[in-house]
Amino acid sequence: MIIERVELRELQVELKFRFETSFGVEQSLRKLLLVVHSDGLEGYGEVTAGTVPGYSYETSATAWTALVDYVLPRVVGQDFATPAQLLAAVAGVRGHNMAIGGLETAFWDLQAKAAGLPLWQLLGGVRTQIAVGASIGIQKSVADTVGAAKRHADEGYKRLKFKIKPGWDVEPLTAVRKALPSMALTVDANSAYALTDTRVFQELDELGLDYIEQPLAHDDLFDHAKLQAGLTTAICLDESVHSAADARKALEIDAGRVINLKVGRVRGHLESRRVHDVAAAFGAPVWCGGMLELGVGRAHNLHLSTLENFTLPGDTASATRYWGDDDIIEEKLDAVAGLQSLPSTGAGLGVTLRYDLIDKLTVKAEAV
Ligand code: OSB
Ligand code: MG
Repeated sequence: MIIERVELRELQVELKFRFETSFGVEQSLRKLLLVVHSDGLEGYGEVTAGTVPGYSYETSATAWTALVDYVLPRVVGQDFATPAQLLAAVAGVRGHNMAIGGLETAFWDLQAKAAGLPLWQLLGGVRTQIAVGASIGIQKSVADTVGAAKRHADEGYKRLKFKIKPGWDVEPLTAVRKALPSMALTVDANSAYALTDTRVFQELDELGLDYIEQPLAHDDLFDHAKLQAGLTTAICLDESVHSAADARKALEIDAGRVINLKVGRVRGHLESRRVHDVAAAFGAPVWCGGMLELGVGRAHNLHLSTLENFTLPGDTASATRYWGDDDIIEEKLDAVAGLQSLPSTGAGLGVTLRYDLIDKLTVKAEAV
């Protein structure tokens, strides 16, 4: 398929809630949307980078630069038969996985549309309903945390994940565990701790959590292995895994036993599948992480989550929770009793863009 033209837009969007993590507070977000044109078809992709470099060095602004200056010039006008060929053309661009992932996922949408197949089938998925959980930010008080936990449990989410940071960990989680004795609970530290905080994790180890997500440094595997050796609860790696090679190393040294798989973090669907396969070979479950996506990114996450080894609930919660009625696609990606369905049965990603709304949200646009 010849990539004839790529449209890039930066959107300014407002989350329906204040999302606090160990790396900061997010509510006003910038998101990049890509439309790739080939042969009368359009492929849609979303860059999952954040607005500030708190989770990753990548941001919407760095992704814009990476795409316009380095990635798109290598692909526009070129003919690619497979996502692997597309990735080979940008192999000289180190890092910037989320920027490239936005393009790569849009190319998958194009290919699935050309093949007349829903994307999940092209990816090799085995299910059409996806179990989801919710990621709950740091709250103002323990009582608010318990309240948020109960509300999300009542909505049917199948797992609740709580953001933690030093000084905000054992106390709120102990209260939530007391309120919801049999609920699947997890924590996510977003790299806020060091091995000297092992005591905190020994206390969390008593709460029957499903896993402890990314407790230590964003670029670490070694110390995670040391921490994991002393815990019963599985460590789940997020920030530290950028490729199937990272996943293999992590699982080989037992730096964690679960992987939070995020499409953008690993450069797109092809590498996601490879990470998924490596984890399966080690008997480690994966689940689909979230990056506060709009409809296009959320839809890509749902298609990916149909692969066999996505055996734990993902962070792909109801779109309405994040955006109210202002998501950028027509299809409603809302969970029912903790289960998300695919956006539609049509070919490709199966979403229809709401251009009226997208035009209003656009703060910057360029076509290459
Ligand atoms: O660490 O999983 C994370 C959001 C932004 C950046 C990093 C993370 C998150 C979330 C929210 O936990 C997931 C979501 O609801 O989209
Ligand atoms: Mg995380």
